[in-house]
Amino acid sequence: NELRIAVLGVGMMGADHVARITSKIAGARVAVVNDYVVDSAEHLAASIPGCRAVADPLEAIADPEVDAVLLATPGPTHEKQLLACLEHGKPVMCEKPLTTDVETSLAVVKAEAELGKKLIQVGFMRRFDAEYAELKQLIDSGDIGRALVVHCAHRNPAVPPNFDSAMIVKDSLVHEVDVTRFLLDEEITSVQIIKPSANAHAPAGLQDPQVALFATESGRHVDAEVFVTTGVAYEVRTEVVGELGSAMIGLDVGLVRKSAPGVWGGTIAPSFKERFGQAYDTEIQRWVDAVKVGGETGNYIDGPGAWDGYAAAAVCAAGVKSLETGERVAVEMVDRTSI
Ligand code: ISE
Repeated sequence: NELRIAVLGVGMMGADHVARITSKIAGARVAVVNDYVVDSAEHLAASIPGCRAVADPLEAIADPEVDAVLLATPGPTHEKQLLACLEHGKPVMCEKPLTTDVETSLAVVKAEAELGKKLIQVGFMRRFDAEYAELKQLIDSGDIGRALVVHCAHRNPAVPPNFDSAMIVKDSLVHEVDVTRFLLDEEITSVQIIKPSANAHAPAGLQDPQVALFATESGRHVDAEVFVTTGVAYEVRTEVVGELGSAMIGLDVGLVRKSAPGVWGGTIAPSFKERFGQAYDTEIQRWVDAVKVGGETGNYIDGPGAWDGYAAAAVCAAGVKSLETGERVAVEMVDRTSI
């Protein structure tokens, strides 16, 4: 019996997930699509057997013929849609961010905790990337000793025109926040955003690049360069330095060509869809598999949950404050045991 999924929001990310579930994911199908551009949802639904477009996202969530929900809607709509998923007991994969601010993220965490079931997974897909998974296994094995320092580079060739300096923190740096928590298994306690001389080719007023400095609970340090208007390609690199050695991923050393006259080179992924395509496939397949057995344990997720979405929101809120002041800002979070 195939899991009947409603995909809410069929813009670039949602449409990519519809194609993924339809063509690659075993045990699930897209039963409902929704978008505020109704025509695009209807057009997409017409191309998928057994799929229908539903104009109201809350109606789609409540639909008894929908077993699970994938939220790829704009961030400001997530809180209401997540609470509706909890109300109707629908497991939900929520594309980042969980919600657009700390208070509403905490409200969602508390609402899920009151239910006593893990229904919410957040789409921090890097945890499912083969290289990040291998790096995590290496750290956990102890073979490079205790990880002390992490260096990250996160470069985009370009971002949408409305992307502002705070979005670089909340929409881009947020991946390094989750990568830090995933690799080091601890919370980030402070953030400082350094503002280097801005890229002259970036839109006026955009503070790009930015260099973020994280300190973690046990005093480990992470530096993350985020540069989203490079004009080059999609480059994401992480190096972990431990007491006994170090490791680096994201070196883009797939096929390396050599040709006359003494020229060599390779390629770099053009966007996150290609660089993390396998990660998204693994993320969604494992989520579908978890949802199908969730009824036995009350745990319908296999990956980052609502707490991880809240923690990311809290770190990004401190990051945005530091972007404004240039100071090191403490991360304000409730104690997880208080939930
Ligand atoms: C986008 O939303 C993503 O999630 C990409 O992974 C990130 O590289 C990009 O900067 C974000 O805008």
